[in-house]
Amino acid sequence: MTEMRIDVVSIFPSYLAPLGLSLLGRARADGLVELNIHDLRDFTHDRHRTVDDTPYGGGAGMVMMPEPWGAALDHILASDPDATPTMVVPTPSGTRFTQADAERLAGRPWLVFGCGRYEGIDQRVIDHYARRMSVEEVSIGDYVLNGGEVAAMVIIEAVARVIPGFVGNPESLSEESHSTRTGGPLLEYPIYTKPPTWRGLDVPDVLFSGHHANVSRWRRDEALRRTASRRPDLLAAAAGELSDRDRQALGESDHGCTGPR
Ligand code: 6GU
Repeated sequence: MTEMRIDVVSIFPSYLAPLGLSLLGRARADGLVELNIHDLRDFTHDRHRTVDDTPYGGGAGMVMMPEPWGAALDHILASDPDATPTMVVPTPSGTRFTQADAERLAGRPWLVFGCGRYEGIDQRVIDHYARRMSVEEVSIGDYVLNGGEVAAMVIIEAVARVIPGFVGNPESLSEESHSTRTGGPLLEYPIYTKPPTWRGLDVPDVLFSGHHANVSRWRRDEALRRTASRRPDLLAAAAGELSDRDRQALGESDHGCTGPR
């Protein structure tokens, strides 16, 4: 397994300090990931270390200037002239980042994240580097953050944990919500551990039955019902893969719980 290299460029490098902790910290310690964080202001040349200016055409806010970005990215690229990274630019105007993207990016040897602040980065930065490498503008959801740093951390964590060798128990990857490695993308069923009764709430009886087929069927039914109620969009996408038994669990006509189980 060759190590993945990740570089992150930001005007708030200390925002990215959590990447040195916990899961990702372990991946770094295990030699699975090399992480380099760069301060964009180190690539400015004026006294005030300016990185932004007013937008051409007018409008609110400030735009990140192309020169510091060009200097920072050229510096990173020059560190390994024979390799070509994939560039990821977190932005609320990007394509939606999904588990499939995490799994795809986990196969790349080198990722460079450009974290914008203010209203965003001058488009020519993206257009210039897109001539030499794959550049992906991605959004982590339909809401607005102040900058790309937190989004980059979300993406890096999602990517790093699917690198082979990263998670202790690889089986735990295939059962989780949104996995693209098995069946359809349903939400996960509810889970329980000891004690059997807690504050008057009981663990469902079927989980004590030792009847594996019944447990599996109950879990799939719960996953189906949960997905129908919380993420009808996912259920619609999986509609072609549902069995008659699955449809029965969903109560087809009324989408409620019909009959005993
Ligand atoms: Cl990737 N960046 C910012 N600034 N806001 C976001 C986002 C990204 N994804 C959702 N909101």
